[in-house]
Amino acid sequence: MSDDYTADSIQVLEGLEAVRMRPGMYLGDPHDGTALHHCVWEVVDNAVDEHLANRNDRIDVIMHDDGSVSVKDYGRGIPVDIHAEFGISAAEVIMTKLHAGGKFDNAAYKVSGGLHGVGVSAVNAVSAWLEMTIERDGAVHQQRYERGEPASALGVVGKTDATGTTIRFRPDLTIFSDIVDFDFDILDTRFRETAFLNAGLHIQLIDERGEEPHVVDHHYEGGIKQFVQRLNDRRQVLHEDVIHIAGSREIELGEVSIDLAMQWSDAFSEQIQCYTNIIRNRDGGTHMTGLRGALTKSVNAYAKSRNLLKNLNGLSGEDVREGLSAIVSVKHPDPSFSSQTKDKLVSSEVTSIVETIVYERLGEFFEENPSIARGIVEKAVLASRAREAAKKARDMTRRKGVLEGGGLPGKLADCQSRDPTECEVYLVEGDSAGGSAKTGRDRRIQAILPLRGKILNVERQQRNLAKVFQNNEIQTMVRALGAGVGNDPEDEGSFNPEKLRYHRIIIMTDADVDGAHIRTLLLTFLWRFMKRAIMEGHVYIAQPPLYQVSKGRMTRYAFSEEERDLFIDELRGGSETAKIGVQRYKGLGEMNPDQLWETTMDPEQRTMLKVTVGDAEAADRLFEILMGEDVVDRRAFIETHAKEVTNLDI
Ligand code: 0RA
Repeated sequence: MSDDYTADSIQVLEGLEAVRMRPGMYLGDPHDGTALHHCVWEVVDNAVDEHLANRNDRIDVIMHDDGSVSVKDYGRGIPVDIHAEFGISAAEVIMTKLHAGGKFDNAAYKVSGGLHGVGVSAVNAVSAWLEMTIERDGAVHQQRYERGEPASALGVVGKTDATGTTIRFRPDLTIFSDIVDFDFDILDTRFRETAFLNAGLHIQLIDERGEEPHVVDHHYEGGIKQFVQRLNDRRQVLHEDVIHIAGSREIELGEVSIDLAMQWSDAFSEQIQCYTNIIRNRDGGTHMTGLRGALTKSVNAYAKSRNLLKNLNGLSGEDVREGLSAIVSVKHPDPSFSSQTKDKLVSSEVTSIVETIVYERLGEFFEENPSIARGIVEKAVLASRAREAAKKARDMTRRKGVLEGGGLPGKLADCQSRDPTECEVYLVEGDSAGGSAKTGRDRRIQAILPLRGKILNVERQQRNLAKVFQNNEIQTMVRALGAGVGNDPEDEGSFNPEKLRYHRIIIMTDADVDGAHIRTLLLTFLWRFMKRAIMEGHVYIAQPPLYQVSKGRMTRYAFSEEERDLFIDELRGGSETAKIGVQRYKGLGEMNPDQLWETTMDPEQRTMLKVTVGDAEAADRLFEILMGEDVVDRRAFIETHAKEVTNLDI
């Protein structure tokens, strides 16, 4: 950290017009909330940097009822001395020049930093107004900006013994459209993550926009260890204590440090979250590669040395990582990423740094904790056997398909078009609804696959995958979709969306509890065995109407109770005596083919919900709990997380 700071060391790049002209370039999409929230991250990241420089242990964020947000830190305060070249204060340079700031160059080791590292000036540029209050050198300094321009000079407004910076800004609504309100949950989630990654830092969030202020405080002395505990809070863990490994290595530019926390549970999925300089790397990268290498090597080495593998040749990386939750946090003086969004770390030296440190320390840990080590090996051995059995069953299914002519399943009513991009397949609950759908459809582009009864709950068959591949309904679906099954990238028979015969897979079930259950079973299957279909946006949920409201020959379909009541009033037209018929559709089978087409299947009129997954780890946990073995836990979860459950149903 360069403590010999002077105003002149700030480098100046460009003015702020660029940001106002093209906010998307600097802050992300200004229309979907991305750029709006990015403004908060940018300001908070500066405060986090002060924490990383050991100058700040607290950040207070307030969502004000005038639409502004303020971020107060207790750091050194932005420097207020006059910049020799510009003749204005360093603070004003930082606020009005893009990329300016002595601590933004790498010598000063800025480890936090926003998505594009654009600095607070970008926030100033897109703010209707911004007020900066600096406590430093015994005085309270203040300056106001409007649309990025100073509206007053930086002046002293009082005395103080404290130090720190408060930045309060209101986004310019001529730049942000559609979404102009800050979302409490988005801020809260991000600050929880930031607090986990910065052990000891307090982040307080206050929402003053409602009747009563809503206050949350994030503070984790245990840092990423507590993060891992939270990831596993609904899982049965294999070992009580989270494994914690920290270490560092010198490179030419400075020091690379790694902080790793991990814990195995009896779950089947793995969740490893990677960070570089406090920024999440969603696609992993070299730290992930190093960690995976070390895990596979250490677990195999231990298993072999204790003769725990018996007739197995070795454990694969996937076997070893089954049920693992981990957080890897790397600090690097000058990291490289594969893209602007920093989703993947590519600095190649990190692989071996992480691999060596983890291999060494994990080996020691296993030696010191033999019963934990044995538990981890046993779990990996089970995973390996299950995978082997599943592979056999799948190959058998595939061969059987070929023997039987490899054709399409008899139950499928295929469409005429052979262009997958325009084709869709309806997975329909029950034969009678399937019949209506077959008659009512546009047979050129719409295929119908009726599914009988409840499909297998695959979440409970993770140790008996053979049963999944032998299941009739599942085989039928796999053959109809024609794109393979399984998520193992090393298996050529795995699901590949490029081979999909239909680009839209539409789940159509009754609008009742059973229908919701079948839909969840289908989604569970798709998530566990055709994950990319969901990730790449091929899966939809049909929306059949709940009510038919009619008067004479006039008919309206309602998709909610509110809509039903609205239509009743509308058809009544103020007459109390009008005879209005209301029919509740309990199942798709109650609709005739024309009605089904008109309300639910006609691409011109229907509404469908696209299944999206914002956070794959959260989806993994949700399916585990919703569909897994633990019924008591599931009830409790559904009660406390009703919102997520509804979202999942979408
Ligand atoms: C430049 C240099 C120094 C601190 C900061 C900027 C700084 C920026 C922000 C933004 C929000 N809070 C902040 N706190 C500090 C180092 C100053 C020194 O060495 O005294």
